[in-house]
Amino acid sequence: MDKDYQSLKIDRSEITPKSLYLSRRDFMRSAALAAGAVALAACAPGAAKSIDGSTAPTDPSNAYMDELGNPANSFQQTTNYNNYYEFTTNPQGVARLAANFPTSPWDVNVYGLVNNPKTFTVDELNQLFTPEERIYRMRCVEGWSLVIPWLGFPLSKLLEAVEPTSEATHVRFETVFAPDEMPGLKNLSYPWPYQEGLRLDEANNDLTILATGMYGGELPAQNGGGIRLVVPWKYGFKSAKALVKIELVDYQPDTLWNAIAPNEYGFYSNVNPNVDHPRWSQATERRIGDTDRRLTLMFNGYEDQVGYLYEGMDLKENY
Ligand SMILES: Nc1nc2c(c(=O)[nH]1)N[C@H]1C(S)=C(S)[C@@H](COP(=O)(O)O)O[C@H]1N2
Ligand SMILES: [Mo]
Repeated sequence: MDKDYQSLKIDRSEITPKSLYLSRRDFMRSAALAAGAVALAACAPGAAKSIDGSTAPTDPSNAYMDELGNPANSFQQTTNYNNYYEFTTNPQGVARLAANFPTSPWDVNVYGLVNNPKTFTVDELNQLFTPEERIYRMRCVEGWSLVIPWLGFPLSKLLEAVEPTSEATHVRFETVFAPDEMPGLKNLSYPWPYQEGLRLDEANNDLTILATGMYGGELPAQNGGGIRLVVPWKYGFKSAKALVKIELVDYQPDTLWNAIAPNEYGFYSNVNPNVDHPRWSQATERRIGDTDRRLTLMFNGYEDQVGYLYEGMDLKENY
């Protein structure tokens, strides 16, 4: 993966007088919020309602905010800057190439070391496990980030339904392989299909969700529709899109990025500002829409919820 090359072009904070870039940043922020309000109105009329049924304030800057007070990125930003190598390695080219990719109906097969293997449709999953809103930070290993309001349900609920056997230790995720619709799959330098994995206790953590929607509406193809994994304390590539297989196994699964560059992309890939990528620092990141960079948080800001999973582990060795 390449480092956030956009920020190299756009991040002029070092050479622009501070007063100038601050006002430009403020301008870009309000422009982004305005665009977000338009997207909300156009694609998700019911989106202003929160989980508890209360109506969000009409001020678009309060429509979506994470628990740290970060406003969510606009729908426009989230759907036009994507990593999705099955389509293209250009993050600004995915939206166009994925425009006609069919995301519904969608099947996902849950099998392996379970008592109740089953192929579910996404409609079925949405009926069984009522999706809830989760506003999460998404931190790409390349050094950019987004704040995205997902609709999804804890993976633990699905695992509970299929009943992992006592032998199961890990979960393996596999993404759709559709070369007729995904031009990036013709690039044979990647070991397709895209695969990911989690330890079973990571998979069962309440933060780990399967997302079937975002911004109160459907999940666009470029963001992983019909259904995708979201693991917010890990680098973005762990959050595999367009899942077709979820397999319970008794070994640490291979992952696509680990297979390509094992010294750069470990199995854990927890967001960690103290462990640099071999080719760049992970101490800071650029939120899409911002000009300047911000500090990257340990476990992407979710340490209280997930720190227990890694107690006693050397996080430099287990990168
Ligand atoms: N199937 C699949 N899933 C994927 C990827 C991919 O190339 N293919 N890219 C990953 C990376 S590197 C990131 S940063 C996130 C980006 O998710 P987003 O486009 O919804 O923000 O998706 C992840 N999931
Ligand atoms: Mo990424």
